Amino acid sequence: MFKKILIANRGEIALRIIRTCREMGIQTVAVFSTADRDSLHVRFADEAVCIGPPASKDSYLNMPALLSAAEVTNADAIHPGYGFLSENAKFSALCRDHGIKFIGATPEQIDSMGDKANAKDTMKRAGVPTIPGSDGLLDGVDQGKKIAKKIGYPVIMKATAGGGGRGMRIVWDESELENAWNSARQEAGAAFGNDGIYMEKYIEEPRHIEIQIAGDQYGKVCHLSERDCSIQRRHQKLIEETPSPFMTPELRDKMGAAAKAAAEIIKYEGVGTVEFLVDKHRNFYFMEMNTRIQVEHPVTEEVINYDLVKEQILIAAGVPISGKDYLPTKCAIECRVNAEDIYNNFRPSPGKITTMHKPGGHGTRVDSHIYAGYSIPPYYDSMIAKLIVSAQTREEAIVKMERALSEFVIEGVKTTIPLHRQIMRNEDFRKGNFTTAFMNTFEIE
Ligand code: MV4
Repeated sequence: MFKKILIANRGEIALRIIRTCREMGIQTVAVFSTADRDSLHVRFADEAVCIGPPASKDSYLNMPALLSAAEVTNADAIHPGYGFLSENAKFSALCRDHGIKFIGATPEQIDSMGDKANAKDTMKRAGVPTIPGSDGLLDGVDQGKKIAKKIGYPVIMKATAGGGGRGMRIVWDESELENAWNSARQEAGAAFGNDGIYMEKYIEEPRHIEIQIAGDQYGKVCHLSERDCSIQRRHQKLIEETPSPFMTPELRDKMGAAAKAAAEIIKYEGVGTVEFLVDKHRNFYFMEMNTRIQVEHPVTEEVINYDLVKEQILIAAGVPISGKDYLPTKCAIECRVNAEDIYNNFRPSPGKITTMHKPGGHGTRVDSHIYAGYSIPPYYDSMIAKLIVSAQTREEAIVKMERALSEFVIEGVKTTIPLHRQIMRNEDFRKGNFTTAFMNTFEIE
């Protein structure tokens, strides 16, 4: 087992990882930018190393600084958390070259899923359902028109280097296709340095349902059921839950098997997520695979009673998994609390937290790094807390979430807590009647 793990991240996920390391008897090294000197992850870790100035590119994305910090502290592994370098093939390779275990995917696995057109082709070969469209990249407008005619409008163009919606264009009829092609290529080239575009049939108002998987070093894989992440705004998830209110035991079986086939074909090692779009007829299609621990992992932990970060560390250390699948034993919901002004286009609201009270009680979990007196720096993500509740039924979980949100006091900055309270009261949300389009028509009171 590892003796000492360096956590190449900040905020709530750094704390989350430190807590599991402590339970496992593993020493921890925190890294921090000069903007994060007073952060809890710095205080909770056994050691802490300053890795640079506030800007992420000079600190949390600074590979030489992170590797030096690992070497001077004698860390034998690096946990990257989510975001930052968690899906960076070069960093994974650098760790390997330095004899430091990267607790995440290999460079080969990251590369195979990072190029979306290539990932889709790999999934087709594994027998995982994919959305009808171009075979690989489009070579021009004429080919695009031919394929669109065959699969039928609307179609969507996607950047092969994309993700999170950038470089995407929906095309409703042939007259729009040339403009969409030009602007998608231009946007993708500028954003990713790669202007490769592929085409798919556009699925209207789908649900976003993802399957958590785990694979060990010996080729064994299992699935840990789904999370419904349909409640999102501009590709930022707001609420996640498991089980999905749209799920059936048959669909879970089929999606679980597809997710395992996806993991097997790339010999996936570690915990990961296979994202699917699910249409109103319960057809499901591979969308992307994430080779990291995700923000929303706690809802899965609560319903299957399983520490996913501990599992990541055990797998990285070469411990075999049992190989059995896990089904939800209760219902869990997560609300992401961001320091944002919901009445001002979700503008970030950094600054000092003057007063704070975290909710507690039965079935209530708060993953957060904030405290009264803490100053939220303006340089990073605006998520400041995750509130997770679990209960026997979805109805009870919603009631518990309303109760917990009503206890949650954060003063000094604006937060998304009032929005979550409104969504919990929404009739369609309560019925489980929602798709990824839910927030497009949600009216904030
Ligand atoms: C789609 C789609 C409909 N049809 N692909 C958005 C992010 C990127 N990873 C893929 N996305 C989508 N791809 C086809 N063929 C709709 C979306 C989409 C979406 C997907 C999941 C969650 C929220 C979304 C919001 C808007 C669009």
